[in-house]
Parts: sequence; structure tokens; C-alpha cells
Amino acid sequence: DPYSTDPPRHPALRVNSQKPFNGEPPSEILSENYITPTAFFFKRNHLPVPKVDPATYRLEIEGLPNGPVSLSLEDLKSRFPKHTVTATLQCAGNRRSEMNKVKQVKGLNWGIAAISNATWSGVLLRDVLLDAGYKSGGTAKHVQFEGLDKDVTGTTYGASIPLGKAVSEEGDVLLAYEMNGEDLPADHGFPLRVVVPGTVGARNVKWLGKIILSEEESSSHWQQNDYKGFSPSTDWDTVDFKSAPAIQELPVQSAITQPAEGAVVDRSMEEVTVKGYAWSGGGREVVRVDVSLDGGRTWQVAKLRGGEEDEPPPPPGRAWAWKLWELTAPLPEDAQELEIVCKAVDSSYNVQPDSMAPIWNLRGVLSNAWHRVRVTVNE
Ligand code: MTE
Ligand code: MO
Repeated sequence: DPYSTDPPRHPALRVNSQKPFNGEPPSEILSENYITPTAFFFKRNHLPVPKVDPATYRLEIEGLPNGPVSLSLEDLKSRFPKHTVTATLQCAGNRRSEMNKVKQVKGLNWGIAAISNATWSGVLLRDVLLDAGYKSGGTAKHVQFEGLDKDVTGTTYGASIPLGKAVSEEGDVLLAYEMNGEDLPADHGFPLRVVVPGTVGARNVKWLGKIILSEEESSSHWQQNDYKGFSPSTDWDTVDFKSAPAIQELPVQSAITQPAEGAVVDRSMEEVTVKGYAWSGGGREVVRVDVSLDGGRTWQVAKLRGGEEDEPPPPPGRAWAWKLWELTAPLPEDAQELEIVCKAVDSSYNVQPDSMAPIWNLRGVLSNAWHRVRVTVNE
């Protein structure tokens, strides 16, 4: 069993698949901590977790004008300045279960918690590429990443990002060796992963073995024939994966983590508190979250919480971390049921669509319609 050496996981995770391991935390936990505790950070593996010896580990870099470069973990830690970035990772399939209710899609049935926020430390990919001889003006357009995790045929996990994101001074792309102040755990890519802030989870390659600068995107299945969006009218007989771009930045997203669907709110409480998260791709900051208690007829503006109080706000276009939000409002008189809805707005004034049906797609990705939770009011 290639999965026999997988690490232990927290028993509170909601398991979507055991082999490979895919699990998300109970959603209330997300809004309890701005930084998701590592044990509860969602885990999304396509393959068995590889065992990597940090002493013999090498990062190979190819496609540079002066030839290939090979770096040890020690080289990375000692030769480059350490940077720390707080960034939210979201799987393209977060909230897929709601699309499944419209019509069956293919993929893991994620709830609203295939998203988490962590502090990542490591070296800037930009610094490493410049040191390795990268110069602008070449023919490369993409930076490909290969994981050390393999399927039975020896094929590794792979993905790529645009070169501009990788080398930009504002891109903040990290080769991370720490998560939340500790060595990366096995499930999150020990000893090294790429963290591409603002970019879909799938491009944040774990157990990073190789970096290739290329004119082409990664040829991997996950770059070419998966993680792309299509029209609701496209089915498995008509889909042409070549016709759509690979997902990179994600659209604006928000969800309600409290109260839970089906919860009972006591009338004597007089108030209801609603909590959730909001985030957008590409470093676009969430500027507002609207909450409705009546299915979207009337709205109230939630209070947003970023990082620590004394932390400076992110520079424009570099809002990589989510915002947690909260609203406490009087219970509407004589309502026996509340349909609580949330929707976020990002700094480009992008908004979420009001329902899933018009954005339904066969892979169940990019699922970002208004999130709705029904609760009953107990007299
Ligand atoms: N990297 C490798 N090597 N193998 C993988 O299976 N899964 C990707 C990405 N990087 C994956 C990978 C996907 S689809 C997601 S959503 C994120 O890792 C999940 O990161 P996490 O498990 O640290 O939450
Ligand atoms: Mo993912």
C-alpha cells in the first residue's frame, strides 16, 4: 500500500477521501482563528505523501541561460533572506457540494472549508531565480513546478504559473519551508513547497522537486485537463480542455461558518451572530461583506477583521490573506425561519453570483455563489 507511510491526521477533519487523503476542518473552526491551526488546515493530496530526506533533498532548476542549478535545503536556508507571507489557500473545488445539488459534477464533494489561512516562511522564488541566472527578456513565459509525489506509473504532480507572477517584486511567491512557524508538515509538502499567493491551491506545488522555466505551461494532467472552467452546457462528451485557460487567480468568495445549516436560534436571545470568511484571488482585497437574514431581500454590512490590530494593512493588490467577518443583528420579529446569505465585494468591485446554476460546470470548480444557510427560530 503506497499510502501506508502517510502521516497521522487530526480526527476532527471531515474526510472526503482516505487514499489519497483529502480532508477539511469543521467549518466553525475556520472563523475561530485568523491563522488556521496547522492540524486543521485543509489537506488536498492527489497521490501518496512522499517521504523526503531533508539531508539529501535537492531542488533542481532548469531552463536558465547558464544551465541547470541544484540547491540543497541548507543552500536555500543559508544563502537567501527569509521572508514570511500570510496567505490563504483555496482549492478550486471548494464548495463543490453546492454545485452537486444543482446537477452531479465530477470531483471530491468539498463543503465550504477547502480553504485555510497560514503564515508561510521561506525564500522568494524571485531571489532564487535571479541568483540562478534568470534574466528578463528571454523566451520563457511560464514557471513549471514538479512535485516528488508520484503515481504508480512514476508520473509526478505538476503545475505552472505565469513567469511574470514568479519574478515580480510584488508577486510574493515563496519557496516555503515553514508553515505557521514550524517546519512544513508532511501533508503540506515537507521539506519545501511553492506558495503562490492569490493563486488557486493546485498551483501551490508541495514536495517541490523541480522548477522549469519554459515557453510552455506544465504538461501535467492537472494543468492541461483539469482545473479549468466551462459553460453549464458543456458535458463530458463535448468538453475540449484545450479551449479554456488553466485556473490561476480565483474569483471573489465568501461563506458563512456560523451558524451551521439547520441550527436552532432561540427567540429569547433577541440577536443572532453570523460569522464567516471572505477572500479574493490575485491579491484583490475584500472591501465589504453583505449579510442578509431574509434570503437576500434586505442586507446589512458585516464587520471585517484582517490580521492583528497592530499589523499594517496589505499594500494595494497584495491582499493575499482572507478576512474574517461578523455581524450581530436583532432577530427579525415573527420570523420562524431565517435564510442567512452572505456575499463579498473585492477591490475591483467583483461580486459573487446569486446562485450556482448559471456557473455550474462539469468539474464543479469556481463555486462562489452567495452562500445560504437556513436556521429555525425557536419560540
Ligand atoms: N502538490 C503536490 N505535489 N501534490 C498534490 O496533490 N495538491 C494541490 C496543491 N499542491 C497537490 C499539490 C492542490 S489541488 C491543492 S488545493 C493544494 O496543494 C492543497 O494544499 P494543502 O494540502 O497544503 O492544503
Ligand atoms: Mo485543489
